[in-house]
Amino acid sequence: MQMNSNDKNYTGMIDKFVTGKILVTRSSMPAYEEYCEEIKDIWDTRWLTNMGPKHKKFQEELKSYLGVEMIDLLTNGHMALELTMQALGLTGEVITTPFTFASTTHAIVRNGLTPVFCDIDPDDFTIDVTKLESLITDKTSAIVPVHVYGNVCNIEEIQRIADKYGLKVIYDAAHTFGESYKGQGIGSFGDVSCFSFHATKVFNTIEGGAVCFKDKAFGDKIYDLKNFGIHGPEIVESVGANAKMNEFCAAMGLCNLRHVDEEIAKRKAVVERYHERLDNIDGIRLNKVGKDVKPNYAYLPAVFDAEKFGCGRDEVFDELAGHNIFARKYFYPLTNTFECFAGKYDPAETPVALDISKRVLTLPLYADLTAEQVDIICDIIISCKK
Ligand code: T4K
Repeated sequence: MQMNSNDKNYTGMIDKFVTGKILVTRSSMPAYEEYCEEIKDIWDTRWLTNMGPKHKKFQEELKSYLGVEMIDLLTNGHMALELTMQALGLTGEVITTPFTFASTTHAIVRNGLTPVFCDIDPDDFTIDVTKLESLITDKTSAIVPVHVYGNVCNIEEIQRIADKYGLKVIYDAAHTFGESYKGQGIGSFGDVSCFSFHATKVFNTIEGGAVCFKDKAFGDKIYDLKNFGIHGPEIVESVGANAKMNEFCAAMGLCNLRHVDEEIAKRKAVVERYHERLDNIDGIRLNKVGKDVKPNYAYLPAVFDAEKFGCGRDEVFDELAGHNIFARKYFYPLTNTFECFAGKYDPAETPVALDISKRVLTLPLYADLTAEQVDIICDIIISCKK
């Protein structure tokens, strides 16, 4: 159903069609019966957490699906980042981007490290590798690039620079579940890649996360950090936290993993519909899939050029919200402008990120979003053009 924005009854028609809210995303879930079947034996075993059978099975299946050498499951994506930085014993400064979710920067700061913000590439919003080297000092210990929206960073150049200066590379891979680059699982790059399986992600375990790595010694450290450093009922070898994935989350993972390819295929169809409707509109730029990338269609950011489009991102956001459609301004504000860091960082030093953060809108995207709903969203967006 396509509508003409000049139609007198346009607003009324849309409001009638959009019953209830359309949010930026909607959690993928298996059939209720499938999940019940998966958790049934937990009532017999009474084994709810602490690396039980579901955890073990899910970890193995995931390792194979993601095409990585080693993996450990954690309670969420944030703890994956935070504990990775601790396990690697990072010191001093860590180079990252401010165009990300709070988690990336907070993980650095909560480790007592200093984030040094690098600007982003205007086309794919990942770390601008041409600006990276000039930020390295004798205090730099690592680079934390973000595969933001599922857009893969310039892996080769980041690794070249890291090798030249002896730096660790930790990818924030929260948005890249199931992706590959040049045929290799995305989690196999850098020293460590950290995934999120939050309810809002392409693949979820309700809450959850994982670290992918190649160094067994790192894996031993992560395991200690996620389970209090316990090595036996009477042996505690190091000071760790608690970041274990429980059996109900692992069960959700086992179920969702069976359907994730189908989910991604459905997302692809939604994204293609958006492209059909918006690609030719002057002043709107939709995210593009990178070369050599097998994508997962995690997010669909649209960047507005107010001069060409005739109105800015915030007006489009408000217009959609007026019709019960809630896009999100991921990632606005930049993390280097957060109140909790007031006066510490200067967002003028990351001008591209600052500019994009004021112009980007992530459009509703989930497997069950219908073509009709996408059309309505696009009609409303197009109706804003002046
Ligand atoms: N690194 C990056 C780059 C990240 O983006 C994230 C998380 C992390 C690290 C950390 O990973 P985790 O520790 O979270 O595993 C959401 C998510 O909570 C967060 O996981 C995600 N990034 C971030 C980009 O988005 P909010 O504050 O926008 O979530 P919220 O509650 O406003 O939900 C957004 C929409 O999702 C709702 O409008 C509807 C839908 N939704 C939400 C929930 C909670 C559902 O359909 N079901 C749900 O259960 O942060």
